[in-house]
Amino acid sequence: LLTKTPLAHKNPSVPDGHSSRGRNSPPNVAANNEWAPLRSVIIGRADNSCFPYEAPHMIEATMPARFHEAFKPANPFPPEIVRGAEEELENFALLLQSQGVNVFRPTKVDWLQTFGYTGAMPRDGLLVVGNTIIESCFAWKCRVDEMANSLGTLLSKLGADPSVKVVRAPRPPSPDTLYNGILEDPGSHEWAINNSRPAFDAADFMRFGSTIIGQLSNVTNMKGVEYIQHHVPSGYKIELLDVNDPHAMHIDATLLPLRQGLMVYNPLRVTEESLRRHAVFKAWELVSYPFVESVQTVEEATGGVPRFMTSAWLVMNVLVLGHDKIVVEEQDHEFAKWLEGRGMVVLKAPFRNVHAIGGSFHCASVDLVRS
Ligand code: ABU
Repeated sequence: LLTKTPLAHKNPSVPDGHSSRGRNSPPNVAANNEWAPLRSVIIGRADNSCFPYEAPHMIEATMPARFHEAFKPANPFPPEIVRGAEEELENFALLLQSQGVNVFRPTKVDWLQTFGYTGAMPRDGLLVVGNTIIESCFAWKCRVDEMANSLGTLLSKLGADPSVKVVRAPRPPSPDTLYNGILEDPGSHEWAINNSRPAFDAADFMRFGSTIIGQLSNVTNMKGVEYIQHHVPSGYKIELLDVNDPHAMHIDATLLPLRQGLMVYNPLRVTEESLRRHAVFKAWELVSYPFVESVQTVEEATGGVPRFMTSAWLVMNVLVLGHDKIVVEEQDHEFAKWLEGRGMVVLKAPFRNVHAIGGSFHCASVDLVRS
């Protein structure tokens, strides 16, 4: 790990409550794809992370079977994993700073006290489109206050800049209606939620310029898609991808754009044919992930640090920094080598403990500015 130095928790260009942006200052929020040079980013914080608690049918639909029992109220992740994850996140933040990226970190939250989950996965909670930050209307009850608790201060500061639009999520109805009818007749529903109110995780969407590719999932419904479409700046359009994954929850281990015109996709979840139906990929080279056989199953991966919450496809959940640079987990040698063969410059960092808490480099970050 890099030596620890205190990270900048404040962006000097965003003083409390005011915008300091002059005529030639860089924007505070501006991102409309996943590969342009990264200038400003939020990196999550793992302290005090607890297993999320959610309705059993939702846990069954989305989480690896062997760990279902861990998803109960007030159940912290093992302390050595949380400690390791926090070190890895700090190291990741320092790595990005060393690449000239401005890094924000969330407020430290006691998730045990708040009956929440974590601050380590901000990608799930914020969708940045152009100059607009849209807070997720989380389906999971334990996540409804996650952004307010961990990133509320930063969102207020960014929202004070007149050039930035921050759309905070409405409170869900109480009692929530999202599961009504699901338990009574589970066979008649494709997903673990109904369509009674907008629900989405931002990580079910990826930006490809003015086209945003998304998926319906166990946490994202059609009203959620319509809600996002309503709030994105004019000119942006959401298109839904046909994904074959009954456990779907987040699209960022399914698609990995490396640069304009080149994308890796997960062949167990999408086909090239389904991707080609979207005009935005017309001239793109679409490459099936090349080492399907060697992707470890969750069971195999648990030989090291358990992946309590994700599929084995986290290998694809990496962060592109722009200029063909990419951050990859330090043990994913085969993929790193393949990426280098494709002209990518690979920066390696340890992240296995963060994996245990729910995601990899893409999940643990939110790009605020890509130029
Ligand atoms: N949140 C990213 C994990 C997606 C997956 O497990 O496939």
